[in-house]
Amino acid sequence: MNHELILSEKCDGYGVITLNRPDVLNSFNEEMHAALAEAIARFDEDSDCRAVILTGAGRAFSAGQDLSVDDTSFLGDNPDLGLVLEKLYNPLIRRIRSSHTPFISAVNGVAAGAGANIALSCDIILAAKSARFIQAFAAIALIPDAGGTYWLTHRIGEVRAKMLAMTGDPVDAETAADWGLIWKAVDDETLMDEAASLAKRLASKSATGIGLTKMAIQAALTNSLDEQLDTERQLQREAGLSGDFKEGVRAFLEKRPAQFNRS
Ligand code: T3D
Repeated sequence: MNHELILSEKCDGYGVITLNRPDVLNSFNEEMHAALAEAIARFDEDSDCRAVILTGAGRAFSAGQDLSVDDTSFLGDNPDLGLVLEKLYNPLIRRIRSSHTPFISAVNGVAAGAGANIALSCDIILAAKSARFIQAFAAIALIPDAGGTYWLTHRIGEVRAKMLAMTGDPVDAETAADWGLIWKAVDDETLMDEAASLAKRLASKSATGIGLTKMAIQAALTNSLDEQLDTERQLQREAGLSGDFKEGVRAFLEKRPAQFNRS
């Protein structure tokens, strides 16, 4: 396996994963999926890694599935794209969402097809002002996948979701931020610094608190209020039993910065 398809770097308390096939706009082949899964698993198992930044090398974040015939066996006479999703994309999205580590996507350029939706699956999405999000599927007679129909409908509503998905029109980063599809559009030159500074802030907080907060907010996307109140009770019980809670309260009362558990 060529691990250079994915670059991963451990920084102070957080990790950076870079999709690295710039010649084909970081489009995904099976090897890159495998290398990405490995990098995510490695950071996930590292208790000292308390946030992960996902970005792309070169001028794109990712152009989604590699469509070149040479690079894929998916384009045969009767391709089962459902199988491709089941085997590659769905596990990736589930891995990001089920991880208690916060994921930050730093969208450095065009994000198209599944590439856009992988970026949108992260917990906090920063994008360079020059970046564009494209639901490129319509041009090749597919539907948005990698969670695309979910992120769009939940964040920007049915009307805008259908317009973007059916036309494949690009959305620029500032519009995406205005619509609530992403957190923020930033100057291109500052993107990685902003992502790093956010990762450091998250890394300084309680991993228990952040991880349980991630689970609670995701549960709210499908729960009724009653179910969500039950979820909050259950997760708060867990949070309250943690050493981090004791330390947080103690630090507040002693008027000093909290020192949260690193394991
Ligand atoms: O199994 C399954 O397929 C199911 C899962 C599907 C998930 C999906 O993601 S389906 C959607 C796949 N993605 C696309 O349809 C996007 C295709 N790319 C584009 O539409 C455009 O490249 C962009 C709008 C993203 C960027 O346009 P532009 O003009 O800035 O760049 P370009 O010239 O089109 O691309 C630069 C190079 O990257 C070019 O190669 P070349 O000519 O320099 O040798 C181009 O062929 C290559 N490239 C871009 N996207 C892909 C790609 N090569 C392979 N696969 C790609 N997806």
